[in-house]
Amino acid sequence: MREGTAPLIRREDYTAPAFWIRTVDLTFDLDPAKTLVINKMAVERNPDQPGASLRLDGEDINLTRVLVDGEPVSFRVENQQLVLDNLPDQPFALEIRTTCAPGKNTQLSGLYTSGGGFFTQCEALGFRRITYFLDRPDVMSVYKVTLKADKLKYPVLLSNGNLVEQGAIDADRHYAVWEDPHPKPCYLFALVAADLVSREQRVRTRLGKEHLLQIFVRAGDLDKTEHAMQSLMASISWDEIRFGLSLDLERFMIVAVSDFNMGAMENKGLNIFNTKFVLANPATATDVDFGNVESVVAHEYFHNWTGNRVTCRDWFQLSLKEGLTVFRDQQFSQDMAGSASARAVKRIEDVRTLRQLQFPEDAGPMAHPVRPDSYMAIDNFYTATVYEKGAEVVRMMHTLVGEAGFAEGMKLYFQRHDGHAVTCDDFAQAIADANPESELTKRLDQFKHWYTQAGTPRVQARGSYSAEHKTYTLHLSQNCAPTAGQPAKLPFVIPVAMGLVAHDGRNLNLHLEGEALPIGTDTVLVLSEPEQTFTFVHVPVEPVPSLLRGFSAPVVLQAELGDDALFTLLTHDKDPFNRWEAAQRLALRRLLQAVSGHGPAELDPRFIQALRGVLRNAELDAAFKELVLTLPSEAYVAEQLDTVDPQRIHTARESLKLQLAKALHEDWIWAWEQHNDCGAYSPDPVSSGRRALANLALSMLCLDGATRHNPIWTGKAFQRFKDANNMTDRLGALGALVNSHADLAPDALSRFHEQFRDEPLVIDKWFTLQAAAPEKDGKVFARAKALMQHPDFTLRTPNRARSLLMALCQMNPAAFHRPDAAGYVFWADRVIEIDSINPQLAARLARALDHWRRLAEPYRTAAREALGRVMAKPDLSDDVREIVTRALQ
Ligand code: 0A1
Ligand code: ZN
Repeated sequence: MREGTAPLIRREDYTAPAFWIRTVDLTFDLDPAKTLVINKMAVERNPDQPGASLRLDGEDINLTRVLVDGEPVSFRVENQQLVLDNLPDQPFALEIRTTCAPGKNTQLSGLYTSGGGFFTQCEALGFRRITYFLDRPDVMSVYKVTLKADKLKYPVLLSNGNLVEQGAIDADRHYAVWEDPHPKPCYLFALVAADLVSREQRVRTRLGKEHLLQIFVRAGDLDKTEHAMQSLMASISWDEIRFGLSLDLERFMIVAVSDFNMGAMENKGLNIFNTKFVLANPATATDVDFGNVESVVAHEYFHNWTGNRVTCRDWFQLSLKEGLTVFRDQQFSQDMAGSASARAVKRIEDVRTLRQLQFPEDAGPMAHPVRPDSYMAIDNFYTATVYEKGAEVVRMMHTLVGEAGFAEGMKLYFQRHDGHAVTCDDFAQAIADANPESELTKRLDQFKHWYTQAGTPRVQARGSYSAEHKTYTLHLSQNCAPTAGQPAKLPFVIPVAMGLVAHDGRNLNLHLEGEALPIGTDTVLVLSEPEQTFTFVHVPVEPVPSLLRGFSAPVVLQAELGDDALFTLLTHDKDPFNRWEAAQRLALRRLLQAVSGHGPAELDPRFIQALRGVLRNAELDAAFKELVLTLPSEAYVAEQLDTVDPQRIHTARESLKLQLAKALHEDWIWAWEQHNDCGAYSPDPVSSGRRALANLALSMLCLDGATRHNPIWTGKAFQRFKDANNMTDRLGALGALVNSHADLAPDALSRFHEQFRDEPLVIDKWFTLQAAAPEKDGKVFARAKALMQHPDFTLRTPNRARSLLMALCQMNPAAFHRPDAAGYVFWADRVIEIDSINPQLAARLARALDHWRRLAEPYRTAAREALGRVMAKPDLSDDVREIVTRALQ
């Protein structure tokens, strides 16, 4: 375990490695208690660093032998590094033998056991927990791997690349030899030895090559693998068509594992997945799960080019692969969604995630640039900023050079860098160089502030109309608040997609002053100065500006539009994203008034009528309606406030929700009746949208019914819960009961548990539902705490721990932030407890108090105390120490 105070690692300190490791020949004698690893490497000195010692990283492993060219040599082990001095200038063979104990590896980094099998996780720094190595992504080697294990317990033996040999060792043990021809960094190494079954599919790609696709799961889960296989095949075709990138391996394998710290891992040819993101069938997975499986399968597959063929020079460049790959999986999911409306729904969901996770991160103690400058534990930087904001940065480049220009840029990127470990600068340069006339290329250095500066920029917009001259002048300005270590920010390059909408509903033709011709009903303005003015001519009537269409940049827009203007956009904007955004702004304004106590506690008829208009509009899709009719989250409301009282926000939001439930009662009944029968289950966007709207309607009807002690709708929900033919509807009905605190909820919960007791992913949902329910009189907190004692609960399986603890501490502010501080005491106890088992998991939970400084009293003082308690743990891991230190700074 890495303990004590690790030094800060800085981007500017990067130096090339002193040696290269060209080939690696690994032999594993697998045993949970003591696995022997023989590592034979072909090593070459980097001629730029003559005389340097070789320093190999290692952690939690026992060294038994070191040979250079077959001879024992002297060595030192110093600060978790094996140091060899006086090595030859000529290439040499280095052999290292170590042992490790996979059965005791509760951190789930390196080689570990799960459900009786062996699995690995090497990103970011797990390989050093398997053998001594240059554990850095710029050292790329060709691997040969021999696995030896008990035949009965571990019938399936897998590693990267191609299977070249397999057979029996003796009556009990067998072996397999795998070779991966593609040089790779060690974080992409993987092995699996387990008792698994597989779904197989042969495909022929556009290049005419045949490939074998395999998905390995535990026996009994095979009926949950079809969707992942379909998603994989769709991803393979999409990457060929959109980017001309083909599968470069004979065999592509996905393996599902129940114990996993993250979502999934793109090991070359052998992706290892958290079961949550691969297993799905209608009986056990919701529409959201189906969508997640599709995008995570795509994400890991796309990494084969963006991450594996071209990898990162150092971990500061993480967004080079993650931002780009998230952008690619988002584009893929939009294309899979099909219709313009379904694409918009996907975009709205992505932006909701960005605002919910990344904006708060950028405004808190963990704020960091997309390309960070320093870290203590790199595991803490697999963040919403690196992933989601990183994807927005790539999306802005795409907007500035256009789809065809971006494809050209990608081509150039692979021509230049295939097989190499490179930087974010190299990527941006390739996109720019392929598009010499673009706005990106003209301002490339300035554009790169998106990589170097943390914080969410604010864009202010003011417009004025001259009826006399028929001109509309739009004044845009930008600023970005200081973040830790960055007191003053330079202006960003911000693409502002926009249009002008007349109050009568017309989307006006845009004609910029000085341009010969109008440019259609939408355009992209580029804001690159602190302030800029854009004038439109021949504007027939006073328009409402529709700015940042499709959320064209990750900024906070302050447009100061009145209700009239927002109602116009909600009804008429041609951009569905901005229609949704207008409804969110209208709702947010009312929520903030309710929280502050300034303004009416009652919702105004006009707002209610507008929402009714959306709900009843025959031209809009159900999925879009569900998004418009869902109030902004408590976390998003908190984001807008300098001082946060979570209980006040909760009370205000619950009150508005209840008002909507009551005021639209007849409309919810209509929505339920029109949408609740979707026939045979299919996860397509139209059917899933209908289910989402029906379930929202049901939850609103139950909420209203429960407050009036009217059992009709809770009774219907209970019936639905029992009869549903798919998990989305069953869980939707159960949620309607639990979230309205209906009398029937406990009975439904125990039936649900009984029915799905053998489905771990469904039991996770059962924990989450209870821990994330709207708080009422402290009962939700008490229940969540009691669930820790449930026989199915364990802190050792990350999915299970997250299902209860993240739901309570991250997703349920009103249950967590209690005036009696019991939530914080509980949190500190859990962080301390998990830290000794799995520091990465503990560090994720530790982030629940990132925003303690903005809390109102008495929360603030109590939260500070809880952070202090965690900090005082004697052997605190670097992972948690980094999070808590930053929070307290
Ligand atoms: N590269 C993976 C994410 C990942 C990172 C770290 C892991 O273990 C600590 C596992 C997975 C991805 O982006 O999907
Ligand atoms: Zn990734």
